[in-house]
Amino acid sequence: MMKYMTLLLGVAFLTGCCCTEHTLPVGDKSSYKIAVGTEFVSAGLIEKTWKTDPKADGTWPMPKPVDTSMYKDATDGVKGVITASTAGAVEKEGVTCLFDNDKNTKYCTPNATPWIQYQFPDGVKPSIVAYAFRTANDATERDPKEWVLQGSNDGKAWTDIDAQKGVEFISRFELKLFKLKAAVSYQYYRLVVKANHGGEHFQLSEIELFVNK
Ligand SMILES: [Ca+2]
Repeated sequence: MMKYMTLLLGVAFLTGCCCTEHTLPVGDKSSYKIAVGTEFVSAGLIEKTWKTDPKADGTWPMPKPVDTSMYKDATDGVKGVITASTAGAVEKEGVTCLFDNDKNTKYCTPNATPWIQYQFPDGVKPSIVAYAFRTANDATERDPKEWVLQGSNDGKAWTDIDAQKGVEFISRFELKLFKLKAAVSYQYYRLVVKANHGGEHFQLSEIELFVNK
């Protein structure tokens, strides 16, 4: 009976989205990417100057702070329509959690490669100059690794705005910024996730679509 209970608990732990930091075995080098209880911000450019490499001893350097005070999140104070390819793993982890400016809420979905869409109201086409992702509280294997950001004015014909591959997030609640080479203006923005870091789920706590102040 005890063995059965242990198995049940193990399955619940592996399939849920609410587990804590203890998802990686001791000694696994990827566990160095976790910085429990600390918030870091890393700089990002579309030219990939944000990319960091592990140090000689296998540990990861902490991300450098970046200033986002020149930007305003275009989704703040706007009643856009937020949709995704896949519902959240549980009701409280739905896709709207990505745009609530609360790092402690997250979109966590049992799909490694979902798409996420933000539709601004009719007549609103903000001039986006950068975007940012903030990782969630746990489970580095659910972080985005490869994606395409697209724009549209009818929700049908899409234009690629930016594509990233091999992105590593160093810490939990980390904000990574991606500056566009040129501003773009669309009513619809869609993030198409192409790969995560190996988990069965995908998750983020926040997405920001930045305009200049
Ligand atoms: Ca959130």
